[in-house]
Amino acid sequence: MEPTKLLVAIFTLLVLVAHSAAETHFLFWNVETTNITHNCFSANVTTVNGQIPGPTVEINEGDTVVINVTNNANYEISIHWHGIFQFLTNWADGPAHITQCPLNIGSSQIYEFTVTGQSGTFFWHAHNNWLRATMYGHFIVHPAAAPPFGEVAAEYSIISGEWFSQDPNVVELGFIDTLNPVENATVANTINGEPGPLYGCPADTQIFPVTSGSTYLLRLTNAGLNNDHFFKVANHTLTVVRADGNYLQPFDTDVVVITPGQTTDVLLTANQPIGSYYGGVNVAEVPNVGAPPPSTPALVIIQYEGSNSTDSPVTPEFPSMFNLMPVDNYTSFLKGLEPYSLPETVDVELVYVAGIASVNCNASEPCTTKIAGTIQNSTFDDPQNTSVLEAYYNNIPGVFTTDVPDLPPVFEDFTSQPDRNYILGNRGTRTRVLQFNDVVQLVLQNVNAFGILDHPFHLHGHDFYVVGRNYTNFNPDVDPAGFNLVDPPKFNTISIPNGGWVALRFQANNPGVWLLHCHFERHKTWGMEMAFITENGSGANETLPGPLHPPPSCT
Ligand SMILES: [Cu+2]
Repeated sequence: MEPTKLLVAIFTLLVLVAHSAAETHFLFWNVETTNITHNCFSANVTTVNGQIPGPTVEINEGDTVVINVTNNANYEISIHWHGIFQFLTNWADGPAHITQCPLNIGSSQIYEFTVTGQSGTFFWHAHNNWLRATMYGHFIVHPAAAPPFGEVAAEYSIISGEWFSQDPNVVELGFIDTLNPVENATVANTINGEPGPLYGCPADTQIFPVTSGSTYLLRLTNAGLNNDHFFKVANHTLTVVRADGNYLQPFDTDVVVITPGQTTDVLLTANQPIGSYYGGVNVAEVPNVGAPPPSTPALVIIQYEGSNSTDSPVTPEFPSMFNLMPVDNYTSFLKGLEPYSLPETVDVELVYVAGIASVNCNASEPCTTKIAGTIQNSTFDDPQNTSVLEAYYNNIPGVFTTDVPDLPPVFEDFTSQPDRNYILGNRGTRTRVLQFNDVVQLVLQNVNAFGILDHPFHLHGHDFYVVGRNYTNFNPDVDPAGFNLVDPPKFNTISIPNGGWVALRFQANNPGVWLLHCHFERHKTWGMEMAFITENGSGANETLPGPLHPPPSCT
């Protein structure tokens, strides 16, 4: 055989081997009410398999998961696989009322999907009510090709969150159907569910052992409901290498900023004198309304081999939660490792304004007006008797409309003063239809009605490039000239900055119904969400099939 043919044969064989190595993982999850005590705080909360965090899903790129979820808890539930594309498996995406009805108490549901074309750190979480507070876990996808940052001695999961010291769904009830001021109900910051040693209770501090000279991969995820987080390790510099499953141009920082819904992979090299060092999270970028969240960090110990955990560890100093500069500095370093790769022509140009306003209550609600999260001055009402996807797929009329306008109802300065045009919003179940493969440019602009806050926006089913961002009113005549179309970072979640905007680009290459929403749970509860509906294309791989398993009953 000639050498070229031999190489081709070997290559083909390798591809076949790689293919046949793809595995199917069968998992059985029991959702239950569990009495959890973290340090001093004890509460009956909803968990998967009795754990917080819940089980880690760990697979190789190309693998399939079949997760059988049984609901033995006190609430209806649903589970979302955050950041996973769900290409042609929209039915398994999970957001309640959008792609499925919530799973009734006593019922089971199977989520089955294959993870291709993406790898890195993802997470799963409950996607109804406030159950994400206690139902979350990592979803780790090992890449088919070795990562560019090389070998590490070990990997550690660090999932930040919040503890309410009571059932989070009860906390949620205090936030709906009311115009009461926003109060922060968080009792403690947590890492992997634990508040750590600074909360005045017998310490149950997690220890991460390291060896001097070795490098470790820390998989950071903010699963919290309502707060952005800083992550730091005392005396150590961190190298940021990947976020939301996409490689970044590596950069060094002493503080990482993570908003709810983001994951960030960092390298930690144990290059300091042998000892113990606290690492931890604290709240970042606090809005200028409501009561501030707890400012006590959740801590873990990074313990060098040869030191003792009873040596008092060095404590990191966190930036002020009210200071936007560290957030802005950090964000300016985020650049994609791969070049921008979407087609040059933008097919759909959208400018959406997002903010907190009020809406009139429905007859069934115990109020006349209530607080609302809005997009294009409209708050999203969940359909109750079917999901948007079931209505779309089965042509059930009257469930949703397709009239989210492409531009804000009134175009003006959205950021300086409370805007009288956006104080009272509309309501509806509104979507925007996209054609298969449309290249979409979406500018998300912060609108000030009841105060200026940042909004971590998450798009289901896609990654997007972040091509622009500023703390200003978006100027469509000037700002696009400054867009980064060379090496923008690619994420599935990005914060609309306080009083500013972000510009995103993505391709609608995944037929189905895809939620766009604020990942602050209180804002989502208030209706800061809408859905894109991507129509089928013409080819076999461009048409959404029916569900692989029966979706939960809607009654
Ligand atoms: Cu928000």
